Amino acid sequence: MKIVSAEFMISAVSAEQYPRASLPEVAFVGRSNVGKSSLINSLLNRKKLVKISGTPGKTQMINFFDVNHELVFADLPGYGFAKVPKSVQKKWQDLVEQYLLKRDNLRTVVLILDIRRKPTDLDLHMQEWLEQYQVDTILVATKTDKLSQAEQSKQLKQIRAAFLEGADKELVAYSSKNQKGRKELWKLLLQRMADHP
Ligand SMILES: Nc1nc2c(ncn2[C@@H]2O[C@H](COP(=O)(O)OP(=O)(O)O)[C@@H](O)[C@H]2O)c(=O)[nH]1
Ligand SMILES: [Mg+2]
Repeated sequence: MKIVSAEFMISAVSAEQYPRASLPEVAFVGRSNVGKSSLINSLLNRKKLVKISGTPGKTQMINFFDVNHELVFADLPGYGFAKVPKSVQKKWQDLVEQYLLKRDNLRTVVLILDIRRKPTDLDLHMQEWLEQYQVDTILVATKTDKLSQAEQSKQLKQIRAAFLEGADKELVAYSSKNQKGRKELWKLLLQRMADHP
């Protein structure tokens, strides 16, 4: 995918603030600090369009980005950061749940995992939610540059076992550092866009 333009649109804390749902949309979600912002920047060939955060879990907003005036990326707030009050967790849940339920132009959700870690209960819970709301999901295991090939294979197996259980969901190995998997992920995203014009 040739990125001609990639522009920040708006940060939304409620549905009234979402941009018009006139373009197909891809949402990105994952544990806080998993590498979500870096992945979006990598897909868009931008270094700092999305801030690489120093304070994980601080943002409880959905950030929307226009890509080539053809599609929209929605950066959902990260989950699973340590020691947040219940009220903040509840806010996160309401924000994300409302988005997943109501966003008609949502085509697919990219659920991001750290290839070095075993999926957490929160990751699995997220996946169950997506299934429950019948949202198409692509799994991405990022930070592959931190492991050897052999270690990557081992970890991918573990992730597959935890999530897929025979289902033919996609799992892409990615690195925002060396762009591994970028082509493959774009291909899948564009397929999703084409499947539901
Ligand atoms: N080596 C390596 N580091 C990464 C990769 N992706 C993210 N990081 C680092 O992981 C940290 C968290 O990344 P960020 O994109 O802010 O995560 P977010 O909280 O999920 O948005 C930062 O220090 C990034 O530089 C990757 O693919 N490879
Ligand atoms: Mg981030």
